[in-house]
Amino acid sequence: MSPDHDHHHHHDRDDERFDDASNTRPTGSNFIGEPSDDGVDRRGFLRCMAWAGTAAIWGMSGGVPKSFALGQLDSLTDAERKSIFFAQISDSHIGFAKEANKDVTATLQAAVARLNELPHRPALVLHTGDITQLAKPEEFDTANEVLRGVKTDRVFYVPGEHDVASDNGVSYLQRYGKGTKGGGWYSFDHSGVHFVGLVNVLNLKAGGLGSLGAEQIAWLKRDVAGLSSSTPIVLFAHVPLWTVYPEWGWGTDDSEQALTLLKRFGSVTVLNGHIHQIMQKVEGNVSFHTALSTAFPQPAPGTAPSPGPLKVEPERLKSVLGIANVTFVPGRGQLAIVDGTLSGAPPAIAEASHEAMMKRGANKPAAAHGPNEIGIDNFAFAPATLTVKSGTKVVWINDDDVPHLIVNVEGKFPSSKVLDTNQRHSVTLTAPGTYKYFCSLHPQMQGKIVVE
Ligand SMILES: [Cu+2]
Repeated sequence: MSPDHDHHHHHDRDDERFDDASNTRPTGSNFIGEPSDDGVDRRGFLRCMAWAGTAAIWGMSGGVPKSFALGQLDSLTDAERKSIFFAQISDSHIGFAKEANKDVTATLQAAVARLNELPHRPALVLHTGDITQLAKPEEFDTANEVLRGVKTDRVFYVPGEHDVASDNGVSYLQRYGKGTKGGGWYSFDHSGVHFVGLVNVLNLKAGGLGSLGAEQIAWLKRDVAGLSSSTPIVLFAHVPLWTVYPEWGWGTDDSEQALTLLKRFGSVTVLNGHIHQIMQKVEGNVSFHTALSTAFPQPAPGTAPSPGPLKVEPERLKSVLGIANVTFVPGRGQLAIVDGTLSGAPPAIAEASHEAMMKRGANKPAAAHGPNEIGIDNFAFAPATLTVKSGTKVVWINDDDVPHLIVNVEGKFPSSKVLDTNQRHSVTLTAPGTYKYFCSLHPQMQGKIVVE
């Protein structure tokens, strides 16, 4: 199962440098088949845990990781017995039906089945956003229908950009906003753990990353003000709250301000989605973790021209989709996170990315467009700068298999609706000048029209 390192003729990302930044990207060698309580350093431990699948529950015992085989729960201490066990589901993209996965409802159902077959039911489930592909009512209905089947007390949600793009979150808040503040953020306590659901997909700015905004950060400050520093904190939000890969928009502009408010806490666990693969980083008392998607994988950072749905060999799909299970044992430091794939095999994103990269030569050529047309492909506008005569109709055509939404930075022409594959948007500009625009779903995507 280890990738063949003799054939690295492509421009792969620099794994050494990536590790220096403390990001860990699991590779096949990190998988542990048998639970083990060998003393390993904490970072190594966390990296290994991500690969352990759903067969064991992990906790920290005197700073040393300890696994409990599920058949041996009788031998647990009282503290271990009082553990809270919860699960994370992410990026279900209900409504997506392209090559990478033609039946995302079925794979969400498979994720729910994986949860329901665990010997211990999760106390709660966190869904970290992109519940739907296009925020259509029927997509939310389908997601709710499937997630109603989870054997747990409650499913908590935060939105992804797909859930809020079409209407700035209005329909999302109608469904999930009860008891939340502002754009849908909230907190609650369970078994001594303080959970905070944050929203970082609203009001994104051209060229920016995910964003929390001043109002939400002020709320967070008030929310944690009265808590003892020994309270374990779980922050969950859609876009990673640390800078995973800014070139692809995988980070949050003002996450540092939020995390500064949590510096005094002994244990902070940050759970995110959005990137459809497992990434982890430990920084002081903060552990960051991103979950697999239940819908489709995305390439490892830097291994493709752009993010987006990654088509893998059909037999591999269920090894690149999954869920995360989290255990908190009172009196222990870190929360233990175990990622499980739908197949039960170790996550195979790195291998799948590698395969897809090797095959990329066979990709479709860029679509040909007319002189006043702007193609959208691989998360980019082509041409990035279009010069036209006053009064010319300019047309955008989405050739991507993900939706995009065009917003004029200066607000001088109306925004498009969410453009799905092959959909178009047009404007006719008469006043000479430069019009900058970007995609409000993927703010890294920017372009301009010069009207002469
Ligand atoms: Cu976009």
